[in-house]
Amino acid sequence: TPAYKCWLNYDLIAKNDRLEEYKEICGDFNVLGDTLIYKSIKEELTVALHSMSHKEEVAESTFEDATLIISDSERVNLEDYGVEPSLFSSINEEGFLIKSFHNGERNTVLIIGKTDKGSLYGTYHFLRLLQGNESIEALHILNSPKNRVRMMNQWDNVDGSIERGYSGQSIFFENDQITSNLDRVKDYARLLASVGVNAISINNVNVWKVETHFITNRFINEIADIAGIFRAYGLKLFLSINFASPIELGDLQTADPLDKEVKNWWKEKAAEIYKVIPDFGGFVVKADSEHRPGPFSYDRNHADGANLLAEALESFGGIVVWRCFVYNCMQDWRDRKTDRAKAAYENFKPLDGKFHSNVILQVKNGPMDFQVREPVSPLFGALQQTNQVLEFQIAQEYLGQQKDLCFLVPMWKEVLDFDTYAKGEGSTVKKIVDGSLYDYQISGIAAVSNIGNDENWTGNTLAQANLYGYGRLIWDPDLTADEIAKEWVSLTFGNDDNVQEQVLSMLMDSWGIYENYTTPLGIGWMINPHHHYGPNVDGYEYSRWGTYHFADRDGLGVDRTIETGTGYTAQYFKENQEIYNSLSDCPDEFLLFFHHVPYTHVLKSGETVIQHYYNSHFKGVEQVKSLIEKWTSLEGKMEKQQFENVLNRLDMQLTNAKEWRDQVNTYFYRKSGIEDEKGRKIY
Ligand code: BDP
Repeated sequence: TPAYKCWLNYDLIAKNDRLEEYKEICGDFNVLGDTLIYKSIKEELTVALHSMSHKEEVAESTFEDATLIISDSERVNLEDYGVEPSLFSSINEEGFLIKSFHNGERNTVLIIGKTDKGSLYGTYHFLRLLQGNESIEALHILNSPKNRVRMMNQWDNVDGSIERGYSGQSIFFENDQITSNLDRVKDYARLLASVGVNAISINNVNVWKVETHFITNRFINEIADIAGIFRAYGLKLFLSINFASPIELGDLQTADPLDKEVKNWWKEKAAEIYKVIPDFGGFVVKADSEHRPGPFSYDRNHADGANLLAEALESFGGIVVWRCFVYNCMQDWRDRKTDRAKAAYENFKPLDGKFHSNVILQVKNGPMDFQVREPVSPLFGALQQTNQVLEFQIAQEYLGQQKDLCFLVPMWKEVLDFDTYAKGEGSTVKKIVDGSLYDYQISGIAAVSNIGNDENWTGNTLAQANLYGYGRLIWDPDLTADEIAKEWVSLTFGNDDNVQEQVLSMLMDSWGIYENYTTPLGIGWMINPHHHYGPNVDGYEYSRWGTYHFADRDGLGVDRTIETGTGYTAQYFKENQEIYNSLSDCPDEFLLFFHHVPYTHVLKSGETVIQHYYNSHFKGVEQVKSLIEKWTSLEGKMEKQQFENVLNRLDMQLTNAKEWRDQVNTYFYRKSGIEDEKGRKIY
C-alpha cells in the first residue's frame, strides 16, 4: 500500500513531457560496481524505474547502451563526460555527483559516488528528482552530508514492545526472539538509506534481563543477519548494552570499570562480536540514569565507564555512544539550587577531554527531556575536546504520541541554528555537531525512532514526515523546514497543488498549535505521568523526577537565574546567560523555563501571562478544528485509507486539545482567581 511504501512510492509519472524525457534517459541504466551496496542500487533502480515509467520491463543494459550510469569515480573516465576529476575533492566519502551529459543525439545522466555509499545516496537523490517531476536535462549536483554520524536509535525491547512506541510492535523482535520475517527490516533499511541515515542501534537504551544477552551466542548470529541487511544499505549496526553485563551474564562479581578482569571481559566480548559482525558499529550506553547501572556504583566517573568500553572496541574501529541523560530521578526539590536541568552539564563538563577518541557523548537537545519547548542544552559548545552527537526524539513521546499532529523539523531547525557563542558569534549548534567548530574526530546527530509494525510505520501517516525530515535535515541542516516538508508532501501525496498547499500548512503550523493547547511559555511537564499523553496539571508536581512548574496562587515558573534561582543560566556562555537570566530580555517562549513570575507579569507581546495562557489554550483548540477542516477538504484526493487514518487521529487530537484547554485553564483560574478578559467560559 502507499502507506507502507512511504516516500518510496514511485508512482507512475503522469503522461506529460517529463515522461518522455525520463524514458529517454532512464531507459537503460548500468551500474558499475559489485559491492553489496551496488546490488541494492540495482534493485532499487529496477523497482523504481519500472514503477514510474510505464515500461513493461526495466533491466540493466550494457555500459555502451546505458543512458543512466551509476558508478564510483574510479570506474569511469570522468573526462569523457566533461567532469573535472578535481571536482571530487570538494565532497566527502559519502558524497556524490549527478551530472547530465549530451553526446550528439544521446542524453546521459551520470551518478558518481565517491564510494559505493555515495552512489547509493546519489541514486536516491536522483529518484527523488524524478518523483518530484524535476527536469533532468541539465543536472549538475554535487552533494555530501554535513554530519558524519547520522544515526537512528530504536527503543525496541526483545518481547516485541517498544518503549515510547506509538505505531505498533517492534519490526525486529517478538516473544523474546529476533523476528523471523526480515523483509520489513530491509524495507526500513531502504527508507533510512534513502534519506541518508548511516547508523542504527536496534534495541532500547534501557537494557533489561534478556536484552543483556544480545552480546552472547544466544542472539549474536541472528543479530549479524540484521547487520547484513543494513550493511547493504550503508548502515552500521550498534547495540545498546547493559553496563553491568559482566555481572548479569554470570561471569564476574563486579562491573567496576577500573577492574582488570572487567577490562578483559569487555575485550573478549568485543572480539567475539567482531568475529561475527566485522563492521559492528559499537555500543550505545545509558548508565547511572533512571535506575540503570553505571560507574557511579564503584565511585568511578563517566569517563572511566566510557573509556572501559572504548578500549575494548578500539582495535576493531568500534565506537562508544555514551548518553549524557544522567540525573538523579529520586531527587526532590531540596533547596533552590537543586535542578534537574543542571545535571547533564554538572556530570559531563568537568570530564571534557578525558574521553578516548572513539567515545561520543550523546546529548539530548534540551536539558530536561524532549518537552514542547526547551532551551538548547548548555553542553553544546561546553564540550570542546570531546566528540559529541546531538540526540533528537522523533517519537512524539511528550508531543501527542503520533495521534496529535506535530511536525518536528521546525523545532529541530531552531536547535541547530541556535548560537551558543562558544567561540564567539556564529558558534551554532549545527557547526558544533558537524565537527567544524571544534575539531571532533567524529560527531553528528542521533534520534529516537518513531516506527513500529503498523502498516504505515508511524501510526499517524503524517508522522512519516518526521522520519523523512529527520534524515533530510541531518544530511543538510541548511535545508529549510519548508523545503523538507514540501518534498515529503509531494513524494507522499503526489503533485496536486491543492493537496500540497493544505498539507504543507498543516505540517508547518502543527508544532505551534500543539504548544498552544499544552504548555506555552516554556513551562512543560503538565502531562500525565508514566504514559505522557494528555494533561495532568499536578501530575509531576510532587513527585521525585525533578520536573516542576511551581504554580501557586501568586505565580508560576521555575526560577533558574543566578541570583535567586537554581543558577542554571550560569551554564550558558555569557551572551545567552545574560539574555536568559534577565526577566526583561528572556524571550517569551522560554519565560517560565527561566523565571518564576506573577500571573499578571506582562509579556513582550503585551499580554499578561495568565491572559496568554487563556488565549493560547482557546486558540489551540480552534486551530485543531481548522486542521480538521483542511484535511476534510482533501477527501477523494488521496487513497481512502490514508485519508481516514489522519482524520481519525485529528479527531483524537481535538478531544485531547479540549482536555488540555479545560484542565489547564481551570487550574490557573482557580489558582489565580483572575478572570478571562474576554469572558469566555472556563470550566
Ligand atoms: C524519557 C523516556 C524514557 C527513556 C528516557 C531516556 O520517558 O522512557 O528511557 O527518556 O532517554 O524521555 O533514556
